[in-house]
Amino acid sequence: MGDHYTGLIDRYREWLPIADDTRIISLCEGNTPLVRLNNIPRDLGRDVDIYVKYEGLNPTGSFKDRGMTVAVTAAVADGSQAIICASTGNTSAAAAAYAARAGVTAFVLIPDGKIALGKLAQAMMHGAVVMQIEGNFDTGMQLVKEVAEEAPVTIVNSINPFRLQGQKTAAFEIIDALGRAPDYHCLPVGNAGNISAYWMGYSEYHARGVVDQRPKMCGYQASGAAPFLRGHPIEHPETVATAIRIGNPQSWDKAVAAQGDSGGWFDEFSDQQILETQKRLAQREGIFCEPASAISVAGAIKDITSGKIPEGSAVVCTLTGHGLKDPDTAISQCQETVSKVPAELDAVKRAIHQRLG
Ligand code: AN7
Repeated sequence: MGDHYTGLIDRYREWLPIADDTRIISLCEGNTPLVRLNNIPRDLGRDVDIYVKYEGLNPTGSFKDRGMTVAVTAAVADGSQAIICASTGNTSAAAAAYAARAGVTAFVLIPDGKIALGKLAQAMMHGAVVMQIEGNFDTGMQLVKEVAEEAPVTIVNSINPFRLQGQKTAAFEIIDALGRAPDYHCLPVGNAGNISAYWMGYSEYHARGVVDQRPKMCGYQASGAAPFLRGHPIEHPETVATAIRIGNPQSWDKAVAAQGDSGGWFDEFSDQQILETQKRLAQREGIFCEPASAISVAGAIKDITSGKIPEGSAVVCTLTGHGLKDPDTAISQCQETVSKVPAELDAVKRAIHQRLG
């Protein structure tokens, strides 16, 4: 037997509520790289280990695949013929792909016009029934909860407990890779499922004695969509980071418990800070994540610089989604890197000399 990796349910089945004889719906998700940053810590002049958990390298390009393999496996085992979700984009892409894999129908409700192009392409390509609603994610989420009471569809948003079960495996992978828990875990917070899932994963390993400490959980939000900073839901969330354009997080209590019990914190960043960090990661480290994901590194940089995260710490930032999800936002930030050059040797040489001096 080779050691062919077959996905996170097979890898972590003893930690998951999936029976041994269940038909697994998997695309070999999980097992994503934990990349140690080189240049950014040096730029900061601080002795801190920053790792990024590059979840953009999952099969549909985001961490949602971890939850979706478990949620769809459980739904199909239960006899469900259709799944449904509201989504800012990544959940719909994952639901569409895993539904295709399982041979069931995916219905997805997305905010009209406020979804990154790559995510829409995925939902369409995998054959989901895509409903663009005149409303935001929170409106879509409310509709999904209501319709699921009257129609034969299984909700695969993170209010489905199998979703968080799958997503907690990212914490297992980080501990398995480092041989310890990090001191700080930084991540974006939208609907607040992922911060809750990581805390569950870290806590389960801790409870079984795999590690003797758990990280402080640090959740970051876009200033225009920051209910945890305001202390209440936001009616009209706005941010360039469309993935986390969410005003009424469904896992509110779990996220507050993760932050509070771990001794971590919430903070917020402007759209400009988010985009600057996305570009910094791409240009200083060669790592391309989507805007929402970059907020985790924006948070780590701010808190390391201020000393809130002390020297000697090990910090993990989750890069939740791939940069290719949102080509429009990327291109609009980097116009200066493209110039028109005549198709002549001299012109190309001139361009090289101009840059290199
Ligand atoms: C790239 O796809 O909610 O706090 O509908 O796509 O667990 O919601 C996406 C969320 C962070 C926030 N980064 O995670 C959806 C959706 C990316 C995301 C989040 C999302 P949660």
